[in-house]
Formats: sequence, C-alpha cells, structure tokens
Amino acid sequence: MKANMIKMFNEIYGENENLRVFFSPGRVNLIGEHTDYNGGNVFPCALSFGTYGAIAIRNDKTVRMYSDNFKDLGIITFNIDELVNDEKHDWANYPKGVIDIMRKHGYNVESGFDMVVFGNIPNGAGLSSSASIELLMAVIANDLFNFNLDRVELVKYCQEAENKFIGVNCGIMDQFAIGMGKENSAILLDCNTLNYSYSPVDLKEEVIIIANTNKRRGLADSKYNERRSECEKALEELQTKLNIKSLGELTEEEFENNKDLIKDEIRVKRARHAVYENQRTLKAVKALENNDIQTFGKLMNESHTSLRDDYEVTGKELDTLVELAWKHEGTIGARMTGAGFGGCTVSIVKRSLGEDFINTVSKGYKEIIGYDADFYVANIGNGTREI
Ligand code: NG1
Ligand code: MG
Repeated sequence: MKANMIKMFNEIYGENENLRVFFSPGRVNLIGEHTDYNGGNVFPCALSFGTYGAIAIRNDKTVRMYSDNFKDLGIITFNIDELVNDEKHDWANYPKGVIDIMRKHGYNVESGFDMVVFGNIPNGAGLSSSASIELLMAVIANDLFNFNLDRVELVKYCQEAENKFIGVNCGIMDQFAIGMGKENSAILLDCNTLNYSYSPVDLKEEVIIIANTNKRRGLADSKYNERRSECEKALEELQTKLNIKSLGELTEEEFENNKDLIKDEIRVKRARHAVYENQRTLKAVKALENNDIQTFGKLMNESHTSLRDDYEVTGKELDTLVELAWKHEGTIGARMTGAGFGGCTVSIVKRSLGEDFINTVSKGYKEIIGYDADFYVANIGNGTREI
C-alpha cells in the first residue's frame, strides 16, 4: 500500500524527495455504545483497515489535498491561513478542522503541503472513517512540524475538531481507539477520567465479523446530538438530588432508586441505556479476562436490545442483520456498533462456522432488505503511524 500511495502522489503532484507515508486505522467498538459522552466506559479496538496519507511539506502557504475516494472533487486547494468549513469538499473538512484546532492551541502548522489520501474503511458506516482521517492529520502535523505532543493530546484535539469544526458533538471513543490502538487488544477506556487499559483479544476459536448494512446514516448526526442532549437533561434532573457529574457514575441500583427524578419517559429510557450499558461494558471486559466468551457474547446481545428499545438508534437494517446473526448457530454475540441508525454490526462467531455465517446472514439480509450487506473479518491492528 505504501508503494501505491507514493505512485499516486507522484502522478498527481510529481516526485518529491521529502515524501512520507502514514496510516491511520478505523475502529470497531465491541461494547459500550453511546456511553462515551455520558462519562462511561467503552471497549473499542483499532482495525487493520483505515486511511493512508502521503504528504510532503511545501515552502509556501498553499495546501493541496486529493482523495482517491472522492475523485470527482479533484484536488482541493486552499491557503493554510484560511481554514473554513466547506460543504462542497466535505472530506477535507476533517483534516482542515484538525489543523485549525492545533493552531488555536498554539501548534502552528505554518507552511502548506501536498497530500494524497486513500481509505478502505466504508464511509458513514460506524467504523469511524472521520476519526481515522483526523488522527492521520494530527499525527502527520505532529511529526512534520516537531510539536512533540503526546498521543492523548492529539486525540483530544481531534475530538475538538469534530465538535467545533465539523459540528458533531461526539465523545472521545473513536479518536482514542484510533490514536491509541494496539494489535490484538481492545481498549477499556473510562471516558470520564481517560484512564485506560488494554485487554488482549486473542481469539483462537472465534472470529470477529463486521457486517455493513450499506444503509448510510443520513440523519445520524442530528439524532446523535439529540440523544446527547436528552441524556444531559436526564443528568440535570438526577443532579437535583445526586452529587454526580455523569451518568457513567451510577450503578443500576442507584439508577432504579432515583429514576423518578427524571420527568419524561423518553429520558428515563435514554438514561437507563447509558447506565446499564456502562455496567455491561465492565462486566464484559471481566468476562473476557476470564476467557468467558459466552458471557461476553450475551452482554453484546443485551447491548443491542437496549440500543434498540431504550436508546432507539437501530432501525430495520441493523436489527435485521443482528437478528439473522442471533439465529445462526455459530454466533456467540452480535450487536450494532458505532452511532447506529445504519452502518455496521459486530458479531463474534465460532471460527469454524464463520464462512457459513457470512453466507447465511448475507442471503437472509438480501431477501428481507432487498440489497446486499458487506462482510469483513476484523483484524485488530495498531494505532495511527508512519509506514
Ligand atoms: P461513529 O458511529 O463512529 O460516528 C459515534 C461517535 C462516538 C460514540 C459512538 C456511539 C462520532 C465521530 N463518534 O461514532 O463518539 O459516541 O457514536 O457509541 O460521531
Ligand atoms: Mg463519524
């Protein structure tokens, strides 16, 4: 892939002796959904597919960016001192946003550059193509301009870029998983404190299968912000009595004893998901540590049910894929992953039945939904890096 990136760069901009190539993964979240911005735990891992970037600094202020995934948009050109969100060139807003935020924090990307990008993560599918390109830009800027920022700092700047430049009020899970990913490990991250630890996910008898509904998420971002404010409102209502900073601090019991403080049935459901999902995540990580993959799978299933019934972020396509997975004899656990509304599911499946799983679920999905889903066997890789 490195050779392909160099070739693409040379064809578009001409050869450059300062050329460097970087890779930034996508991520899949195993459990802990819509908990990050609620101050809870998440358990994601970085994938072996992601976004590649080849880049060379220029001596002037001009930035030229080209994405092989959006060929129609051609080369996008702008001045490094004029970073504005441009709807027409959507993909470039992510790297632009990162540079803008880094500059605002005093890390001045002062000269322009030429860059080509290629990604093999499905876009808008809940595997975080957006955070992947954000981290790609942040790590590149950090290396090329010698800022010497540590990874967690870069992760935070990327989240800030998504919040302020893109306008999605997201939590920190995606950026953290991508910036801090480790081969064959998932990251247990407490999104309140940013304390984290790696858990080996070294499955011998099972495979992790990601299935893309191929339903793009459309309104996901506005619904996303809506869920976030529903939870914030519920938190405020609980805070009239409880001394807590986030829903992530509550046990199931504490929630049940105090949920009457929440004055709206919808908000009770949203908060219940956040609290129970957070506790499920901790239980799931323990189960994995004890090599109890069956319990892990059961918790994944419960996670999906809660996202479907209480958080209401699934939809027909995701539910169909998950229900088909649940019916398959090889499935240990299956759930939606990412923000929801469309995008991907993640399943843990007996390795020996993996192929049959893909064939059966794929056929069933096509029959019910009318178009194909795509399937990937997930390999857990390292975080963003130079290659
Ligand atoms: P995806 O689906 O990758 O966009 C979103 C948020 C996360 C997290 C999950 C739900 C963004 C960039 N990220 O992920 O912070 O809240 O939904 O768990 O929107
Ligand atoms: Mg996204």
